[in-house]
Amino acid sequence: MIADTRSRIEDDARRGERVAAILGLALGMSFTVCFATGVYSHLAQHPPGWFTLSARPAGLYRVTQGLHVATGIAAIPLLLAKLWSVYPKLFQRPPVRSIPHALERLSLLPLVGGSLFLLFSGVANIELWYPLPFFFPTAHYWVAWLTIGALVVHIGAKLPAVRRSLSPAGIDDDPPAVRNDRRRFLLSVGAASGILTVLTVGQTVRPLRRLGLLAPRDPDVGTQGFPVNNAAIEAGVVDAATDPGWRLRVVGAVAQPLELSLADLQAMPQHESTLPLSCVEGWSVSKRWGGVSLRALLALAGAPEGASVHVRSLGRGLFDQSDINSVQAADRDTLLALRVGDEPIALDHGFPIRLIGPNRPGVMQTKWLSELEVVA
Ligand SMILES: Nc1nc2c(c(=O)[nH]1)N[C@H]1C(S)=C(S)[C@@H](COP(=O)(O)O)O[C@H]1N2
Ligand SMILES: [Mo]
Repeated sequence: MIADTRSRIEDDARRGERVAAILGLALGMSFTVCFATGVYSHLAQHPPGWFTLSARPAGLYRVTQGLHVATGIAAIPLLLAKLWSVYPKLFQRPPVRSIPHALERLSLLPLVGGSLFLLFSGVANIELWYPLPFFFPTAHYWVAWLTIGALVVHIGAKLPAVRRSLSPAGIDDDPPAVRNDRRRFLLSVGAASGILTVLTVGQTVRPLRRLGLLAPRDPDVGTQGFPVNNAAIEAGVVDAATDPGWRLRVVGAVAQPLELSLADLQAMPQHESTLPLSCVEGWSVSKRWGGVSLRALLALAGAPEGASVHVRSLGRGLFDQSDINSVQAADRDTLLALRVGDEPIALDHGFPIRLIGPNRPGVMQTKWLSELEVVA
């Protein structure tokens, strides 16, 4: 009899409105940051006409994408706990009380399904595992809109209940045993979320690097001491990149098309800049790069003021080319890098030259360049 009562109290504590409201609030905040930073990443990679990716602050994308991955990871324990806490409500009778109630229940389908899909596909992606039969960025992006739409409906429907259960008056009626159980449950969920985040965020937050036990990448490990996502062998560029006949062509809207050898580029004025390489998958490193300023090369070729550039590389894959908008092309730190630290850039990092510019997603820091097409 006592045990019976006790387990009921425990269940009540962890499955009550207050727990649902607190977990919901935490999830709402992490999803909002995750969504906003995700949209920014999408705009950066697929800019519509009204959007120009800035060049400054140079490390902005490093922060936004770090936050995107960190808030997504932090949300995993929160979501699992929330689902566990509220799922008995799915079987409440009557299943539907009114039309708004029916709509609210219907919106749980895209909300729960979408959230699970986003967190699962996001984690799979940072682990470089693509088990799903569609193109990750497109699916992840559109499901995010669906999920956020459902989240807005859900918050609208639950706001009165959240207000009620989080008002100071609402809690005082609960016996201390219930309050303790609830506190213990929420603290464990919060701790799980915090620990998971701390064990991965070291892939981009330098001081936490040694704690990054669950991080897929150690930013200090790889050729020349930092990670390689797509190696030269995998990209099939080894022969073309090491061919002494390699040339960088500058073509398109220029007064003087150019064809430059590695020696030509080395003979040009060299510019140095410390810039992060920030992968969309959440790891980042900051390096000192040296090479030819893109804008110096554009001036040499007689490119018009305000030109943008499409860069091509020796590879033939989806990520073997990228666009540089006019703002980034004019920035003195947008480099055709020949060197990293005190060494010539290694083959896996883009030899003979790679693009590295301020505030660009890693996937747009194209390696093994072969052609710059200037667009007026
Ligand atoms: N040509 C080419 N450049 C590329 C890629 C690629 O697949 N092909 N991958 C990009 C990605 S996703 C990242 S994060 C960075 C990684 O740079 P690193 O291998 O030099 O560390 O290079 C970018 N440049
Ligand atoms: Mo990347």
